[in-house]
Amino acid sequence: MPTAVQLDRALISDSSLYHIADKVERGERLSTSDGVALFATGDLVGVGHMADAVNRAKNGDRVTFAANHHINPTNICILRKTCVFCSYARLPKEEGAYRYTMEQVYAEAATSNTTLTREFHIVGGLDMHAGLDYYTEMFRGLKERYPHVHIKALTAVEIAHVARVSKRSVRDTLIALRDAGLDTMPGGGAEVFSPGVRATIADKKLSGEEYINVHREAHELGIRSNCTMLYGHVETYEDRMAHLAMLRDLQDETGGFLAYIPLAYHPDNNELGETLHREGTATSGFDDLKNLAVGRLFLDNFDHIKSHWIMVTPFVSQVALHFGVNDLEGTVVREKIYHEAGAHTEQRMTLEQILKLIRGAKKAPVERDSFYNVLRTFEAAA
Ligand code: V47
Ligand code: SF4
Repeated sequence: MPTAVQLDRALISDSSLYHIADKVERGERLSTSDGVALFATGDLVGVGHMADAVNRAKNGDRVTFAANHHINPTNICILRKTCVFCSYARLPKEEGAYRYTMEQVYAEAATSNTTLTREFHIVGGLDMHAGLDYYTEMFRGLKERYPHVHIKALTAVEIAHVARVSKRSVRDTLIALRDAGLDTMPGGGAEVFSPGVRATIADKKLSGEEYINVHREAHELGIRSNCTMLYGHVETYEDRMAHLAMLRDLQDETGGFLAYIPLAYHPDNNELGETLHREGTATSGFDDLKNLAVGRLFLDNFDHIKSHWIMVTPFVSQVALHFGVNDLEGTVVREKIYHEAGAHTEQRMTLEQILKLIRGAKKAPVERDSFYNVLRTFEAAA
């Protein structure tokens, strides 16, 4: 039973947020218009105070992280021309296009520190030659070599693609992948569900409803998953809230989501960035912290709000630990998707670096497994 939330009105300078603070204290659900008001206010500290109080009631001072290794097996993608925010995808004959052979996947996995790594996070493009056989062989091979390593793989969009190219239903595809070793699914591919925004930034991609349906089907089969929202491009506050409402509704129904991760849009080397005339990091620290805090406050049925330090920098992620965040994307080895899009952060963080970051925020680091079971606890900084 989470402890009651107590707020200090002196820390909320925008008094128009007091009715939201009342709801937070009563443990009452926020509406989408409350969420819009939270996004619209300049009172970041007030919003952060509320999100921090809710997070402390749920998670205390604990901050979790998992030692994971990202593997991106193919960047060939049939949506390369219509996902205008993506810098990673290539057409099959385009310079830089690649699809790993199984040997290359295993070689990449072998570069991992496999005594530390607990999770392979595997995502890639919608490649016509990467169907069910490709992924079932990959997962079986990885499980054979690293039986203790959890496989978190394939976004809802990739699952639907694998089903289509393999002429199977989504359900049969999920069952076959699960039998081959798939443990959970990552949250990518969500972008923003609003049909208008999707038509602008990710035309022809699985719709919001379809994304939700794939996750629902996965949850029904016992495959838990994460969910995301890509913010900081053309979406409105109302679009963000409609998106979060769909995630909250599915969570009410299945309870299958493990974590929510807002993803900050990066504008380098993609068509959308050129159209918006943006260079460098598009989102501000203000917006990054707001998205995390609003996620914490609105998604009252989620235990875990994760900050992806690769996208928002370790500095913002550290501050976010006081804005509702209780989980950090872990010791990532060799990340490609955001580095193609202009992320200037390191591609990995060592265990020591992540401990230092969490302790620097006066929090207690906890190494977790992919289901948020505690593996190791560490002393907080004095
Ligand atoms: O769906 C692509 C995003 C996602 C860009 O579930 C971009 O634990 C910013 O979902 N700027 C894939 N974002 C990554 C993802 C993820 C990452 C970490 C942890 C988890 C998890 C999931 O990356 C895509 C898309 O929304 N993306 N291009 C870009 N230019
Ligand atoms: Fe393909 Fe995903 Fe990039 Fe869209 S975001 S082009 S689906 S790799």
